[in-house]
Amino acid sequence: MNLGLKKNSFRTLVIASTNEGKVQEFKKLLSSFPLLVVGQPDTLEVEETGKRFIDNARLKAIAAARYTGEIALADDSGLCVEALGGAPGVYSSRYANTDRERISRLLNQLKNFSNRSAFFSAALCVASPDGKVLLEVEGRCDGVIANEVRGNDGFGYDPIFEEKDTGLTFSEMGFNQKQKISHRSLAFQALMPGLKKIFNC
Ligand code: ITT
Repeated sequence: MNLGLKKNSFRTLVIASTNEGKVQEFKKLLSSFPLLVVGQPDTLEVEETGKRFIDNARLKAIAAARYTGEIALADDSGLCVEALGGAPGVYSSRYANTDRERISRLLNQLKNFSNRSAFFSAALCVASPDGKVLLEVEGRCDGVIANEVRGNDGFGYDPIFEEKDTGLTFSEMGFNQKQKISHRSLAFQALMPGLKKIFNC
C-alpha cells in the first residue's frame, strides 16, 4: 500500500475528539506505538452532519488533520438499541446534555420493552493534513441494556451496556477486559497494520 507519505515524516498522532474518555482509551491502545499521541486543540469545533458513523469519523479526522498539520485519528461511535429502531445511534452524544442524563433518558425509554438488545459501533478514520483519508475501519460489540447502572469504570453509556458473553457492563470490566472486546478495540485492531505502515513502526 503506497500512502504517498514520506517515511518517518510524521511522529505525532492527533486524536480528533473532544471526549476525554475516548482520548484516554486511545492513549492506552496506542501506548506501544513510538508516537506522541495528543488530543485535538480546544479551539477546533466540527459539526457532525453525517448520517452514518463513518461519515462523521471522516469529517472529524479531516478537520483535525487540516487544522493541526498532523495526521489525525477520529472515532465516531454510539449505541444502537434494537427496540428504538437503532437510536440513539449517531445521535448518542446529542441524546441529552450529560452522561447521567443520557443514561437516564435511555433507561426511561426502554422501561416497557422486554427486548433490550443493543450494540456499540465505532468507525475510525485516519486522515492526513492535505485532507486525504488514509484509513477507515469499523468495529461492533453486541449486548443488552441493563435495567440499572452497574460498575464504576469507563465513560459514557458504559454503566448500562451489558456485553453479551460476559454478562458484565463495560463499567464493571475495567479497561483491560473492555479492551479485548469493545467496538473501539476491535476497530483499532483492524486499523493497526495500516497505522504501523503510515508511521513506519
Ligand atoms: P467527539 O465527537 O469529539 O469524539 P463525542 O462524545 O461527541 O466526542 P461521538 O459523537 O462519537 O463522540 O458520540 C459518541 C457517544 O457514544 C458519546 O455519548 C459517547 O460517550 C458514547 N460512547 C461511544 N463509545 C463509548 C464507549 O466505549 N463506552 C461508553 N459510551 C460510549
